[in-house]
Amino acid sequence: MTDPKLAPAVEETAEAIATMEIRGAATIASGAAEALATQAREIEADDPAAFRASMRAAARTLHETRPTAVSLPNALRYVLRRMAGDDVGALRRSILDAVEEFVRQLDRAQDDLGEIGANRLADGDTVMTHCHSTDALACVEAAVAQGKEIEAIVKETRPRNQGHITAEQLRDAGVPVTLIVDSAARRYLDDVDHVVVGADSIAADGSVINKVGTSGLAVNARERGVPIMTAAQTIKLHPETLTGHTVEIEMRDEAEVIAPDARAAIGEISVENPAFDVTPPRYMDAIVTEHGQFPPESIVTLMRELFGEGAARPWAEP
Ligand code: RI2
Repeated sequence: MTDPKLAPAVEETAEAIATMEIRGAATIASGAAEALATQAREIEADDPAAFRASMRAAARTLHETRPTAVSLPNALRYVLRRMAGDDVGALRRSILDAVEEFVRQLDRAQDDLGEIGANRLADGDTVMTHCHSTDALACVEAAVAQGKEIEAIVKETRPRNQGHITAEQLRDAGVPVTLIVDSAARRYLDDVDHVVVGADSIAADGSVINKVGTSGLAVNARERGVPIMTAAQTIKLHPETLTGHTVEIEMRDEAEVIAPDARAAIGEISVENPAFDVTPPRYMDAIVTEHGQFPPESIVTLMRELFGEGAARPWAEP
């Protein structure tokens, strides 16, 4: 049997996620869902079985791109679970409806968690950020919309410097920004009232998997007595960790750390480029979701409520 055909947009989206043109867990989730919608719209299938097989093949291609961002399989699962109908037209409509509802829910979740996160910030606060997270930014932006004066110290976040995106977006929101190199973070924590970070995955024990450098920042924040929150929609909760699985940490291209010619000039060295690290729950004050804020250790209760049905892998079915 030949592999089902994929809409070009599916392969383009998969490539864009892998190369981080599409990045950030929430954006990856909506990008993947939209790609499934395009697959449903564009693929000609002779019968319902062929249509279903082509949707699963599209989901497989998307799934393989970034292992740590659990929002991706969660998005694929959400859409494929709602695929229903006796003919191709009905199946197609079910996918398009599911994607529309999924994207609507994502936007609403971010607005809701932004309000909750903003309540943790006080007028006059200085926040420190790491990397670029739309969920974390939603909290700061909502605080500004509440009329609070907020300033930000923004870590550049090597190796890809996504802190620059954060700096630009906070400036657009009218927040005064100071950009620092990552290794200056501890020095500047003394000037900070709250650290706000995002997440790529959250494990059942409350561990936060986020851009590499988050765990060191959290330990330093605790040592300096500065509260730290993770802003994360429930799409970031990792259902498989409920049954003992660990979260795979994505290792990226070494050229993101050092250019090949600079590396060659140094001589024989090895280079490692983990994209994420794990912050144990004891170093995180709160996980802020659209369902409220939780001490990290109690996030498992919310996970059981939301993922009681388990972590099926519909894309892996033949
Ligand atoms: P939102 C990013 O990872 C950062 O680690 C960020 O905290 C996280 O995604 C969540 O982003 P990457 O995709 O979903 O830049 O909150 O590797 O936008």
